[in-house]
Amino acid sequence: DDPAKLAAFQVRIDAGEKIEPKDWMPEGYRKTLIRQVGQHAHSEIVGQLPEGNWITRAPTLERKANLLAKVQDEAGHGLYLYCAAETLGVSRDEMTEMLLDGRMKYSSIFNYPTLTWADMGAVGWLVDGAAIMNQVPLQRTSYGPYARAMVRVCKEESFHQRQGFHIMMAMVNGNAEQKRMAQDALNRTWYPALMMFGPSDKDSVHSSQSMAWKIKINTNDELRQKFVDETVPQAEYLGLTIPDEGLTWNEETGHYDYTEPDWNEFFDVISGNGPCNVDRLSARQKAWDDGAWLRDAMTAHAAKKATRNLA
Ligand code: FAQ
Repeated sequence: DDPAKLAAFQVRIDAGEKIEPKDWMPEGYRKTLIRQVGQHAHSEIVGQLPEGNWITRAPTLERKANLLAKVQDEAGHGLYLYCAAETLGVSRDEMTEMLLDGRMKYSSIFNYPTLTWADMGAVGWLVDGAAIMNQVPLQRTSYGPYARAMVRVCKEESFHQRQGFHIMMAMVNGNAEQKRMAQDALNRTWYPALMMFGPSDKDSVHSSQSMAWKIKINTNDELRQKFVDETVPQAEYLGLTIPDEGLTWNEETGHYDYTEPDWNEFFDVISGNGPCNVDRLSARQKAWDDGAWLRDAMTAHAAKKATRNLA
C-alpha cells in the first residue's frame, strides 16, 4: 500500500470517521474485516444449532415460541452480517466454502453441546450476555456497514439475554432437581463463555492492529473482565455459584479476580477438536449440499429474467 494513502487513512480513522465500502482502504484492513465479519456471520448461523436442538422439546408453548423467535433472529443476524462482509468484495458463497474447508472459523462456544433445557437458560444468559458485551462497542467500529449492523443486532441480543435469564429464574425457583440443572448448566457454560472473548491479550495476534484501525474497540481481556464483573451479581441474584474457587472481589482494582480459562482447551476447540466441531460442520455441509438445487434454480431464474428484460 502507498504510505501516503495509508497515513491519510489513519487520519480518517483517528478522527472517528466511518469507512464506507467504496472508500480506499488498506488491503490488511479489508482482509481483517472480511475475517472478523465473516466469522461473526458464520457464528450466528452455526449458533442456531445448539438451541435449535431444543425447539421441539421446549417445556411450554410460550417458551417454544420465544426460543423459535430467538433462533430465527440469529439467522437474521447471520444474513445481515454476510451482507456487510459482501460489501468488502467477498461473496457469501466464497465465505461458506471457506468455512466448510476450514479456512474460516466460527465462535468456539458453539462447539459445546446443549444437554438439558437449563442450557437454553445458560446460553441466553451467558452466551448472548457475552455476545452483547463484545458487540455493544462494535457499534462504534470504524467500518460503516459493520457498525450499523451491530446497532440492530444488539437490540435483539438484549432480548435474547433476558429470555435466557428468565429461564434461569424459573429453574432456580422450581424444585430441587430444576435448581440442580440450572447450576449444572452454569458449571458447563461459564468457561466456554469466557473463551468467547478470544485468547488473553498476550496471545491475541490481531488486537493491536485491529485496535489501531478501530475495527476492535477493546482488548479481549478488557471485555472478559467487564463480563465477569457484570455477571457475578446476576449469579448471586439467582442463588447460583460460579464454578471458580478463585473468584474474589478485589477492593483495590474495583474488579473481580477470577481464574483464567484453560487456554489449551480453547486452542484445541478452535483447531477443530471440540466436542461438537464435527457435528456442527457436517450440519453446515449438509445444509449447503441440500440447498444446491435452490441456488441453481435462483441463478437460472435470475439469468432468464435478465434476458427477458433485454428483449
Ligand atoms: N472462537 O487475535 P485474536 C454470536 C481466533 S456471538 C473461535 O484475539 P481477533 C451471537 C481468531 O479468529 C459470537 N476463534 O483474534 C449468538 C484468531 O484466529 P485466525 C461471535 C477465536 O479477531 C449467541 C485467533 O483466535 N462474535 O454469535 C475466538 O482480534 C447465541 C487469535 O485471536 C463475534 O465474532 C473464539 N472465541 O479477536 C448466536 C464478535 N477468539 O482468524 C447464537 C466479533 C479468537 O487468525 C446464539 N469478533 N479466535 O485464524 C471479535 O470481536 C473478535 O474476532 C474476537 C477475536 C474477540 C472474537
